[in-house]
Amino acid sequence: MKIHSASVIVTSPGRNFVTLKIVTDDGVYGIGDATLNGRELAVASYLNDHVIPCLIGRDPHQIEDIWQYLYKGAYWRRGPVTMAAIAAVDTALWDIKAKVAGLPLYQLLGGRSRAGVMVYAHANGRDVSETLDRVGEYIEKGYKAIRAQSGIPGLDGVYGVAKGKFYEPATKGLPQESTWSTERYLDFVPTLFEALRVKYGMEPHLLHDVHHRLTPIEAARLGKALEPYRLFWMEDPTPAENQEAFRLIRQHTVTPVAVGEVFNTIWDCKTLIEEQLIDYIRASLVHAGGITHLRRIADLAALYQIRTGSHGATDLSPVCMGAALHFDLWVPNFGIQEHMAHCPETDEVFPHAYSFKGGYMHPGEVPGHGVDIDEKLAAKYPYNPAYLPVARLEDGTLWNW
Ligand code: EZ4
Ligand code: CO
Repeated sequence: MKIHSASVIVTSPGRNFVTLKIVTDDGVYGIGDATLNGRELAVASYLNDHVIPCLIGRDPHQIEDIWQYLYKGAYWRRGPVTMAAIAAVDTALWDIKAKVAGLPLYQLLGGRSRAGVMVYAHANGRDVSETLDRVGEYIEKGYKAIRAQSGIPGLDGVYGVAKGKFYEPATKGLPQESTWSTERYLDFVPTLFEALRVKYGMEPHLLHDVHHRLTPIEAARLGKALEPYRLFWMEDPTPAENQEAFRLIRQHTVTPVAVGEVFNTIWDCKTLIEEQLIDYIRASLVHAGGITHLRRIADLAALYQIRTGSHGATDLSPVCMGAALHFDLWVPNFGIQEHMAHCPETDEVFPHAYSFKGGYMHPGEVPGHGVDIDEKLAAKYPYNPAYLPVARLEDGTLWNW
């Protein structure tokens, strides 16, 4: 069996997605997500101009060798563009292998380790009372775990809070700018979680995303203040380029910490894992080199009782979601999976076998990863340039968004 051809499909059914399709000479094909929010065409070019020519004629079953070839062969290692491109190839090849075997992908990884994949939903509101209502709606729908984000008095445009009905940070035109105040944020967040626990009790798992905004000592203070509300996790408290910074947070608080949605290799989390500075690793299939690399990260994490909690926002396409659910069903040290529902247009372009029931998702039983792309429909939604926002402090200093 040989790789006959490969193509990159860029489509925007509600938001931008980049998808790689690999076709074999037997006519079997596999697809992989290559979406890098706000920098989509860089990955499309990396694949089209540099990766696809190297794939033609190769044996699609040699997933490991192709992964090593693309990683080591580029000479320039790591980085979000490179690793998203490698992830797309890897995901598409696993899809092909599972289709040829006639098995759902999780069976090739070692079979299922659990009945379903616990997912968490995103609840957000302009103020505490609206956020409380949204959390209540997800509890009604059967979710066991919910992330809560709220507007903050005195700040307009806070991370994670929708202006309209759906939260979608990437917008058309040049990057939007929002104002950030750590002082206002730190005073506010504990009041949100106090209200949530008063209203809904201790049972639902509650999560919160700090989105890289704090310094280590501020993160330590927040973690400590949130301890009575027993969060499932506090996410990305500080930018994690400096892994050692988490030593300080750890010394001060027992609030669990989740980090890694922007990571692209095992090297980004080596210290965090080896020193047990985090509790959940958020690296995702699409941004961390596909199944082949993410399972190395998960295995390293398992040595230290760190569990997975993969990123799953709407900018990770249904293709990533489908493959991630196979991974999650298998991975022994699974923690939780983020899931933000896609809009109906996106779901239509990417028909999928995965489903949600009672707080858990299941990847389905069809051979492969169970997600396809309707190329005719995809062609109706041309690329729509969009950027993620930036954040500035009240005096204008550029901050971490
Ligand atoms: O800001 O995926 O936990 N989820 C997140 C996301 C990220 C976006 C960036 O593209 O932090 O909402
Ligand atoms: Co996040």
